[in-house]
Parts: sequence; C-alpha cells; structure tokens
Amino acid sequence: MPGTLPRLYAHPFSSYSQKALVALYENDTPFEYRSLEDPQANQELAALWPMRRFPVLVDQGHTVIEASCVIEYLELHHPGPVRLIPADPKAALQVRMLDRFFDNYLSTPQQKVVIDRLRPEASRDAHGVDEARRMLETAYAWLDRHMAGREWAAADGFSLADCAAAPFLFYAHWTHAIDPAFANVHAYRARLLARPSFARAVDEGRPYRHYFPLGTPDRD
Ligand SMILES: N[C@@H](CCC(=O)N[C@@H](CS)C(=O)NCC(=O)O)C(=O)O
Repeated sequence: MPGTLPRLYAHPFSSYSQKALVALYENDTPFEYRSLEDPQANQELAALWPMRRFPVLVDQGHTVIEASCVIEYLELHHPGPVRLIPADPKAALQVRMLDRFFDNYLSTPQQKVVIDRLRPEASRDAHGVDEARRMLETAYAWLDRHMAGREWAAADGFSLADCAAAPFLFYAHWTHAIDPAFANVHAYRARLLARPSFARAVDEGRPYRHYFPLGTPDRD
C-alpha cells in the first residue's frame, strides 16, 4: 500500500533479525518494527510464513523471507547512501559468497550448539554438537586468513556480508570461544561491534540476554 512503511517481523535478540536490522540502520531506512516479544506479532508471523522463522519483511504486497533476501529487497526498493551490495556484478558475487559463508559455516553450527542445549537432556545430540564445534573452529581458521589485511569481509567496504558477520561472530564467540590466536577474527569482531548500526542492534538485544541458554558472558 502506498504510504505505508515496510514492516519487519523480528526479535531484538535474534541473530538473523539483527542481520536485517543492521542493513536498515545503516541506511536509516524507516520501518515498522513488529517485535516478536508481542504475541500478536507472533500470530501475524505464523500467518505470513508457516516456518515461523524470522526476520520477515512485508512491503508493498511483498512478503520477503530470509535475512539475505530482505537486505537484497531493501537495496532494490529502499536504497540508501550505504550500498550493501556492490553495483558491479563481480564484486557483488564476492559479497554474496561471503554472506553464504557466514550463514552456513558460522551461524548454522552456532545455532546447532545453542538449540541442542534447549532440548531435554535425553534428546541431546552430542555427536552433532561436536561436529558443529569443529565446523566453528574450521570457520574461524579460514576467516582469520581471509581477514588478514582487510577491514571488512569484501573489498568494496561494509556490505551484506558484514551485516551477517556482525551478529554471527558476536554469538559464535559466546557459544564456542574464538581462540586468541585468531587475532584477525577478534579485530574484525571488535570493528563490527564498534559499527554504530550493529552497536545499536546489540544494545536493543541487551534486555533479553537471559534467553541465551549457555550463560551470558560478562562482556560485549
Ligand atoms: N535462513 C533464515 C534463518 C532464520 C532463523 O533461523 N531465525 C531464527 C532466529 S535467529 C528463528 O527464526 N528461530 C525460531 C525458530 O527456529 O523457530 C534466514 O536467513 O533468515
């Protein structure tokens, strides 16, 4: 509908929600925040998307699922001064590839460890959790080499890939501590935490830290 704001179904403590929020905050994009702390927003989400995974963006008759696609959609329909996907298709491919890295090899194993802890003890999957922790180690090692001499994940400046990296590295370190030897990863995580868009998302998530089932570390 003309004149209505894009509506984001999200939760302030959720990593994928923060990924989309960073993109919105980078460009000061006006939107309506349907926080999933509100049961009514949860009902609306269930009607929009039976998987009930979030974030979900609703805008001008479109329902957009998947945080990466939400950011792609915002770039197309609500562009701002910060381009999160480079106009050059070859540079854009690099950004998208790194975005996949952060989703698949950082967030997926990080979620596995956390979700396993929420299960009843008898139903936990120790082998799967070991595999997830090994994947996180491999991802940290690869990222440490990748980030050598870089400021942001891809060459052209802050991008979609960094929107993903920010919350995923944030929670990955809480879940499976990043070895201090991976200095490039630590420095990158600190740069992301200092970025105002992500610092804002972290602050908005602060009241919900008790939701984290592995215990909240006294930092960040
Ligand atoms: N592939 C989805 C993943 C989204 C996702 O896993 N979101 C979590 C919150 S961080 C969620 O919806 N959790 C609720 C659930 O699993 O039911 C994306 O890229 O947006």
